[in-house]
Amino acid sequence: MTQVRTQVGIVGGGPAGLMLGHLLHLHGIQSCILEDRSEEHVIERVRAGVLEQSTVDLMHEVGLGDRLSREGLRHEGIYIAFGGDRHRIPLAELTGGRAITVYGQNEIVKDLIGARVATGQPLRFEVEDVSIRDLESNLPKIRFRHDGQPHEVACDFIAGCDGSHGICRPSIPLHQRQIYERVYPFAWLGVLVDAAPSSDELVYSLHARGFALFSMRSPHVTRLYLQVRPDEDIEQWPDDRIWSELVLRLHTRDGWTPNRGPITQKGITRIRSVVVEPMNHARLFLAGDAAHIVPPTGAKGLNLAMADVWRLAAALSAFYQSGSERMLHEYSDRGLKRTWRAQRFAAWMTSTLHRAESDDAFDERRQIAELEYLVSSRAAMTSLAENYVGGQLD
Ligand code: FAS
Ligand code: PHB
Repeated sequence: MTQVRTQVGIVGGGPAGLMLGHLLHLHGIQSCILEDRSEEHVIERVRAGVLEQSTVDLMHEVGLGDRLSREGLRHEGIYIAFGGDRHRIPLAELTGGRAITVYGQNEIVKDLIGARVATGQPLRFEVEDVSIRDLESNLPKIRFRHDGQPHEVACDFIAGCDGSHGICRPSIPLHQRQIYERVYPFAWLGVLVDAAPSSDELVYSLHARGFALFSMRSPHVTRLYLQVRPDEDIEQWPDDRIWSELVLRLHTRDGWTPNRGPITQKGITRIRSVVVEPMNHARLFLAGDAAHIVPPTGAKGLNLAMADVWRLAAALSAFYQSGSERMLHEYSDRGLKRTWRAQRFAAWMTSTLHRAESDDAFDERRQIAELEYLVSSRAAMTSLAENYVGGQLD
């Protein structure tokens, strides 16, 4: 078994793991990133599309803002649609100029992999049988196989950035962790479409048949989502059925409707909330989806992951510079504050814009009243806007 020594071992090469590796490099801290899928898979996986202002600012701070500036789509508003009308929420006007930027997660991942390769620091794809041990010691270890060969990384700290199905979260002893979970009675069917977006901003729509979301990836690619049953079978959704449902739920009285085109990707995502407390155990620190899952209705998952690794990198830098463990000790409490704030917002967006089978006529009337209040009250719109664009990293 080959053994290497580094300062921080990072399990998971998604946006959280890759950004942490880059931040640590900028702080002069060595790390090793281990990813069990192929580079192509990690890049092509279609996930987030909406970046908070703080994530955009972070990409610029770490020197990876150029392509984002060129290709990202800055949106100063979103639409909320119900009862056949679209209502614009002027995000930037209501938040002193803060906005969102539409830039696919896979573009972020491409930028971060490019940056990692440029540093020459280790990034291994397609590792297998990853396990972590000795977390309570000063020298935790990661064991894995690569090209059939056993390897071990000995490090000062392990960052668990391996998502919601990884091995790091379950490595925290059961009696040391508490998991808070809410599984929603619906899922999202998402499609990528080669068609120019017919709206200049996102449209979140509540329809009697359920939720629908109009988003985009570029001036040529539209991204659309439909609320479906949690156990929905994608085989039951041929393209023309997807289109008729999208048009039904999204079109508005003013004649607006999404442009059609070839569907190039489709997938179903369960909608759930998960929070792990604490976010660290001894020398293991969880970040991103390994620590929390938020319903995508609030567009928070990727942005929370970026906030976690920014906070963790700052804490590790303070440790290596001064030996101070204060920020490492505060990492979990500060992370959980931001996480529960995002959970509250995403839960509100989800329950306000989706129709559950258990909803009755009272619920439907209450939802419409909630949305009518939202679009008629500057205070309510401001609350949505400040939560949607997100706050400073903390
Ligand atoms: P990831 O899951 O992205 O990465 C974890 C990595 O660890 C993966 O590459 C995995 O292969 C690897 N891994 C797992 N087990 C391993 C092991 N044992 N060893 C080595 N590697 C291992 N968020 C937003 O902010 N805005 C949005 O608009 C938005 N839209 C979304 C839409 C959908 C359909 C979905 C599913 C999610 C969306 N999200 C959104 C949330 C999403 O972007 C996640 O929060 C984000 O991918 C989290 O990044 P990571 O924590 O890096 O986890
Ligand atoms: C997306 O573009 O994929 C997207 C946008 C907003 C959301 C979720 C996903 O709330």
